[in-house]
Amino acid sequence: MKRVLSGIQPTGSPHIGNYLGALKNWAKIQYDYDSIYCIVDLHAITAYQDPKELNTKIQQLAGILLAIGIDKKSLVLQSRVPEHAELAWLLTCVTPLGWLERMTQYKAKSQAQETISDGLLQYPVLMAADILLYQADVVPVGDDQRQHVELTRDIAQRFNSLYPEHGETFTMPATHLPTVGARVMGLDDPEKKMSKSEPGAGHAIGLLDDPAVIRKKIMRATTDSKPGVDFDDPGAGVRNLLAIYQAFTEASNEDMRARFSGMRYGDLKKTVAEAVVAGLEPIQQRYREIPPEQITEALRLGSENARRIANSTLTKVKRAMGLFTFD
Ligand code: AQP
Repeated sequence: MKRVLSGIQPTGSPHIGNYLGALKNWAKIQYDYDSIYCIVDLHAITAYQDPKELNTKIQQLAGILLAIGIDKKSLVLQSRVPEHAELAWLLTCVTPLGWLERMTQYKAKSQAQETISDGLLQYPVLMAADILLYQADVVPVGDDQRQHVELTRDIAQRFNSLYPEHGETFTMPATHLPTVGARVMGLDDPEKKMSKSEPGAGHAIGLLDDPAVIRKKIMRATTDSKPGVDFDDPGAGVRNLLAIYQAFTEASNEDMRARFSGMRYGDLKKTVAEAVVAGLEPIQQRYREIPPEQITEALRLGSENARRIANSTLTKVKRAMGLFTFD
């Protein structure tokens, strides 16, 4: 069976961008593959996190992933598998610095921080380690992470060609993007990607937001001055609302055109808000019902399973590099 791997950072409240760009897809394809889904807490700390809050966010995120339907056997907490950090170091040693300095996310995030940690620069190497550690064939991500998966392929190729003696060490991973929802934009600013770390109250819809809050945020979403939906040439805000509706309902392009062409923005927003509320309601219901001990147990079990695969890759990597192995 081919293997799928992806990750999400416990950096804030997960939003519908994370859900439509990645998590919905994770749940959908999980049984077609051997699946590993990581809560990447080591990535989260590349920017300062309040320790108490981080702990709570990890628990909350794990609960949300279970509520979305992710199988508990697939759930891994990155810091519980030390092989992620160990492989990251080995890959750091084969990654040219220039490759990292060119990363779009590094450039954007480093501009927003007063002190840039070395960890922020190394973020994509750690992500490459997450993927290559499990020899993943497929990586379902939103559009913002596409460049990092490409870099992972470059690192894998470089490693394989530098150390060819024992054959190809790493499997080459492929990116898996959703057809709709790969880049959900902020409701307050449709030119900016919806993001957990954006502070604006009307920016993102959290997966655990109350229906009343969801309706309020969508009714206030930025559109433009046209009187109604111009389906062939919608402005960025309207395009974003249409994409959110389509990603939640899985409506066909024909249905979308028939339903929304010429619709006034007030009605568009009401329709989108109801689709989002209906899409999130069962997830929120399940989330409320999951006992905390089930969350801890899932993280423990999934991480232990993952370590077995991780160890075998790491031994292979060390052997390829000429490091001493005892097995
Ligand atoms: N706006 C988005 N639209 C579609 N997909 C998105 N993803 C993130 N934002 C959008 C996808 O969600 C997965 C998990 O993301 P992450 O936690 O690894 O971090 P990120 O990509 O940096 O997401 P955020 O929300 O913007 O977090 P912060 O603010 O902490 O950086 C990934 O597959 C991502 O593509």
